[in-house]
Parts: sequence; C-alpha cells; structure tokens
Amino acid sequence: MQQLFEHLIWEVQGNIAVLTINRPKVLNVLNTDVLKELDVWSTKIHSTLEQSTNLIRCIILQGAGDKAFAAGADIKEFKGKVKAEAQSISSRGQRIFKKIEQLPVPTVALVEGYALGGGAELAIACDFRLAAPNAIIGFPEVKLGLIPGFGGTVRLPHLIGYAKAMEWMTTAKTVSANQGVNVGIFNAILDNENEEVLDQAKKWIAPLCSMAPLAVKSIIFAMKSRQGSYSQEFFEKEAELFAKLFETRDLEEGINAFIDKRKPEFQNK
Ligand code: CO8
Repeated sequence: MQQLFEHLIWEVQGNIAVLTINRPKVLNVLNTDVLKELDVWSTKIHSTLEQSTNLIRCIILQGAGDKAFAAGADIKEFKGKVKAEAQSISSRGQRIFKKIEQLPVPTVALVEGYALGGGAELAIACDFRLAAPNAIIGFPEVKLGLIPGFGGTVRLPHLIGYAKAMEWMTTAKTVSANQGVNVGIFNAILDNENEEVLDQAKKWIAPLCSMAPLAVKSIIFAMKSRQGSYSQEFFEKEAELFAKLFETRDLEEGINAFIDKRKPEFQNK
C-alpha cells in the first residue's frame, strides 16, 4: 500500500487500483488539500495509464472507514469566502472531476455511507457506482443556501433524468442503496455481509478486467467522448451561479447554522 501525499492512499493489486480518500474523522470531506492532491494524482495517473505497458484495467475510488465515501466539500472552508474565490474553487473542482471522468480506464465509486454534495459529484464523475448497504447519496447543498458546484447540475440529469435530478437537487433529497439502484445511480448493491465491500467491488469489476483490453478501451473512448461533449457553457453557468450565492445573507446563515449545529433561518436575501 502506498500513502500518496497526505490524504490519498494508492494501492495496485493485480490489474485493479484503489484510490482511498483518507480523512475518516471528518467523513472524507473534500477540503482544499484533498482537492489539490486529487488534482496532482489525476494528472499523474493520466500519463501513467497512457503508457502501453501499464496493466491497470480499472480504478476503484473509495473513502476511508465505513461512514462516508465523502460528505461533500468542506463547508467550514466556505466561511468568509467571496464570490471570486468561490467561482475559482468551483471551476477548479470541475476541472479536476473532468480529468477523473476522462481517465482512459473505467472508474468505480465504491460508496459506503455518505456520498453527499461534492462527494456525490465525485461519484457521478466515475463510470460506475457500487453501493454498500449503508450507502446514502444526494445533494443537500440547497439546505445551506448553495447549489452543487462541481458539475452536479450538468451530470446528474444525464444519469437519472431531468425530472428526478431537478427534484433531488431542489429538495436536498438523499436516497438509500436500494432507492439508488432503482433510479440507476448505483449499478449494484454489495450486500454479502461475510465479505469486505472492497473485495466484493473487485469481484464485481473482474469480468470487465478479463475482456479484450483494446476493445474495452475503445468502448470507453467512444462513450467518454459523449461525456466530453457536455457543454462547457453549462459548467461555467453552474460555477457562476454557485459563486453568486456567496453574496447572499442566506448562505452565510446556512454555513453558520451548520457550524453551530442548528437549523438555519433563511430570509430570502
Ligand atoms: N464540511 C465540513 N465538515 C463536515 C462536513 C462537511 N461537508 N461533513 C461532516 N463534517 C464534519 C462535522 O462537522 C464533524 O466535525 P466535528 O466533529 O468537528 O463537529 C465531523 O465531520 C463528523 O460529522 P457529524 O458529527 O456531523 O456526523 P453525523 O454522523 O452526525 O452526520 C452528516 C453526518 C449527515 C453527513 C453530516 O455531517 C452532514 O450533514 N454533513 C454535511 C453534508 C453536506 O451538506 N454536504 C454538502 C456540502 S456543500 C458541497 O459539497 C458543495 C459542493 C460544490 C463545491 C463547490 C466548490 C466550492
């Protein structure tokens, strides 16, 4: 096992690699440091995977511990940020998640516990999502006076349809593993209680890893070129709207309420 940077662990076993976000005490929240590390990792791994001698056939992304894949961006870091800073954080996050989405091997988000906000956005930038029985996925940003800002408004409707995506994001709906499989956000539930979920995930992906590598790669390129065609304009709009909310009193209240562990009182301003 290799400790990559401070918060990421990178492990290659045979032809499957596992990237673990390792901040379990704070539910693997995606703070500035984690995002920086994901940025460097995704650039590095892109060039490694492009070498023809590379044997990695699939990457599993997970969070350390069994409580969370990632509970979102770091809300505490939002405090005191101004519009321009928010816009640049959002654009940077979008760029990093796009690099992960465009990796030349399939990616699997293994969701144990919470995948919320930016954590859910990272999961939907992957090609597959597998749920542990305790998985909970959703977009609670609106409860803070915020919107998804790492590409969620662009990707979610493609994945689960416009009406459901609109409902989830505007009502802060979170869904369980079972509900998530029914709407297609999860590919499968890993519910063998006698086996570690990571081992079950490796078994789930094993058939893909035994297929003809160049054919799998071609399917991936064909399908990923479709993802690459999500209009950049939509991402820019999301970042702009995300940032604009940093000028509102309601977002300040939402952040303070989260930190104080109380219910926010929004005033529509
Ligand atoms: N940000 C900062 N800290 C967090 C976050 C978070 N998103 N989630 C959890 N934590 C911290 C808690 O504050 C707590 O720390 P402490 O022990 O110091 O109080 C620790 O992690 C453990 O969490 P809890 O005690 O709250 O654990 P519970 O099991 O009681 O609750 C929940 C778990 C329900 C997941 C709860 O922690 C929660 O609601 N978290 C917030 C979830 C959320 O709203 N996520 C969305 C964040 S906004 C976002 O992701 C925007 C994405 C776009 C970003 C654009 C770039 C700027």
